[in-house]
Amino acid sequence: MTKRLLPPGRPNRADAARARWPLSVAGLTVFGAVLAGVMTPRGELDAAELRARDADGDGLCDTQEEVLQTSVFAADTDKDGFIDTEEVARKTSAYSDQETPLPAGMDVGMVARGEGGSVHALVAVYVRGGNLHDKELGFGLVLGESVIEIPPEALLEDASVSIVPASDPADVLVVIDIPFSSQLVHSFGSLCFYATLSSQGQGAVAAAAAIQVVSVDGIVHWVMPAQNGIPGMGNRGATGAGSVYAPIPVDGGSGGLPSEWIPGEVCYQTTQVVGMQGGVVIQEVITAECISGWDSYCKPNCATSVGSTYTTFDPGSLVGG
Ligand SMILES: [Ca+2]
Ligand SMILES: [Ca+2]
Repeated sequence: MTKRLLPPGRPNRADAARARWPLSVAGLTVFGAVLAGVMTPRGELDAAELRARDADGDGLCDTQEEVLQTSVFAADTDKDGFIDTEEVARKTSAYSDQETPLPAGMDVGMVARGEGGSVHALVAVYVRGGNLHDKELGFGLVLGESVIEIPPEALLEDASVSIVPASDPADVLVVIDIPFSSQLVHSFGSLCFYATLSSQGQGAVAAAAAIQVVSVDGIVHWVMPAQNGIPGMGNRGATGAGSVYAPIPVDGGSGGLPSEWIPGEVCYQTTQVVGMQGGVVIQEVITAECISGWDSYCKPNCATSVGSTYTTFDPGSLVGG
């Protein structure tokens, strides 16, 4: 059982379920209007557009690709026939043509970046056959051991949405970019933000994804799932595999990073599960080392975290129930 604690005054679970944003054409129209509201006359790029620039048109903005270290100029970084956004949505590696998506009716994946003064959660949805009418998205936060569902309206007010074709033109990818305050991360030290995808009228969650962001020395980091230091797109980090701690300063790039942090490296940690309650997983850090070959930064002596424990969340615990 997933532990579900709702703060006083928040909707109960049934209300939250009803409030799930139907991923319908009407919903997309609403967010299309939100997007239109930030556009300037043709030929003039405002700051919002610059932030969202997507050189290769794959649905992942350039700044997100820089964090992921996928190609800004090639929609399909590993040339396996699936564009990077589809690999995010379907939880496969965008760096290895040996790992391609398995057939599925729908899936959802999440990645994160810092930009424009905010942390951004990017939710990528894959729907086979392109029928969005009966699909529902749910959102929530995991703070410590509390799992809190969030009414989508609370998140999507400032969100932007785009739709890109999948590898099979009959299928659809929806990319939802949700900014939130870094103060939330700094206040709690660590938080997990999750999304669920289901078919309307069916209680079961068909797919779920999560990102974990942590505050290290006042800098937000995305705990990015990784295998042997190679970033992954799925949520395998939640089950004890390795993770890289990618700094995602809210103004992008290296802004605000301590000068002693080492460029060209990133902290790679492996963990083991030492406790579990519902989808909340307690991990102990087994190894931590600065690894090179990354266009990122590593805190010196990141190995001092070995032996520490922290909580993560397995979004798979939401699926099917
Ligand atoms: Ca792109
Ligand atoms: Ca690919």
